[in-house]
Amino acid sequence: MSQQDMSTHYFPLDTATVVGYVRQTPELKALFNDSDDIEAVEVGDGNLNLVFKLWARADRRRTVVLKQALPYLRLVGESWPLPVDRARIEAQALEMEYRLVPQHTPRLYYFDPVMYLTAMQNLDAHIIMRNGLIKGIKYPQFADHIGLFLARTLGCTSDLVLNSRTKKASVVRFTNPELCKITEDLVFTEPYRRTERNMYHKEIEPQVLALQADDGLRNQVARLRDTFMTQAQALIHGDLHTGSIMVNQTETYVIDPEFATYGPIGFDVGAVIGNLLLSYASHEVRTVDPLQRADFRNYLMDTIIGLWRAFEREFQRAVWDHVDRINMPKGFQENYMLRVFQDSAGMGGCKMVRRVIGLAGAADIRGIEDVTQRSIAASLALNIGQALIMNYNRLGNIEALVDMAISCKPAYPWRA
Ligand code: SR1
Ligand code: MG
Repeated sequence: MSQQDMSTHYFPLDTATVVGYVRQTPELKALFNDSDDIEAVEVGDGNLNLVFKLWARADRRRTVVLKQALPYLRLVGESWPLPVDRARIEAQALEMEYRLVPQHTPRLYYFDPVMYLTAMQNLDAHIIMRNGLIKGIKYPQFADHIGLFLARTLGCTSDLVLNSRTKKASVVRFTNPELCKITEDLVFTEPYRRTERNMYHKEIEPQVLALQADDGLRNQVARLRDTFMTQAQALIHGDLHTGSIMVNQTETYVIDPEFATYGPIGFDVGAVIGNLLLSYASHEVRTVDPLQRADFRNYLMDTIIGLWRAFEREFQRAVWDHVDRINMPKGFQENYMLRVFQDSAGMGGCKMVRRVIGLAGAADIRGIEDVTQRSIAASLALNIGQALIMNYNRLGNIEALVDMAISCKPAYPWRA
């Protein structure tokens, strides 16, 4: 491929072409020395994109991650086309997040609008949080870090902080219809009906069918779906599960904002809470020793409480301490935060249910090899998710949410 072709045509890179691409791209070539022998590995384990890690063999500190959008859904194949413009949204969302919380956002080096490719910091000293939680690793600073990330990225892109015209221009810039449609279908629709795209294992079918037949539950989900589709409250990450978070004992980074759009704040907060609760459900069987299990689950629940408190505290600092109160009579702030909390509870429940029933599960549960054990964990996750969805608009505080989750038990093995 000539330099001319590389700068004028989109084509998917591979480990053979990616090094040449870096060498011929003026914005990237300075990351390496001319004499460097560059090693490239494709590491994408997500559902959508190609992800390459590159290192200079002589010094692995000279390194970069390249993420390239494929014109179709990687998980399914070319039969599911997907616009590559999501890479532009991701790059712009990363820029926005970096401006607001640089300590929790990877550095964006370059966006290529022809190749639909972002070049960014290689977070080599961190692991995907979901994988750490599966192993039972605790991240003591995570609650404070993610609370800050959520408060700043959501609060500072909302109408509470931006002026009306800037906010509306931002809504236009981050209009992301195709990826929103994936969420509308995979999170709020398909888990609640029979469709071939659902991917649960047959042992839990009785519980799935009962859930799908529950009109009360489906009404609550329809309300949450409506909130997701109509409430342009803030620039949300849009896919903030524990696979979109990279951590170690001292640092937290949020990656992959390609689903970014204007939406309800509770969608992001709920994604984090729902995924921590998925981990909680998985340790019903993943951690065999009862004391160890209780200890790790206490950590998870403390993290949920801690992240909500950090979110409230940082939202106060970043938003409420500065707002123009002219349209905010007494009680407005409390009511706003209560609505965000309740949305978070309901959205978190939907995030749990979709990962058990729908296409694109989570390894916490789907990765449990023994089918009986997997069924126990899946059944508990469904019961917690269902409880959150049914009660979200009655829950008053984070402690009540945690208590409700703890009171849920797996329904599997079924009683006669
Ligand atoms: C079909 S794409 C499946 C999922 O992958 C992404 O991470 C999002 O969660 C999306 O719903
Ligand atoms: Mg992703």
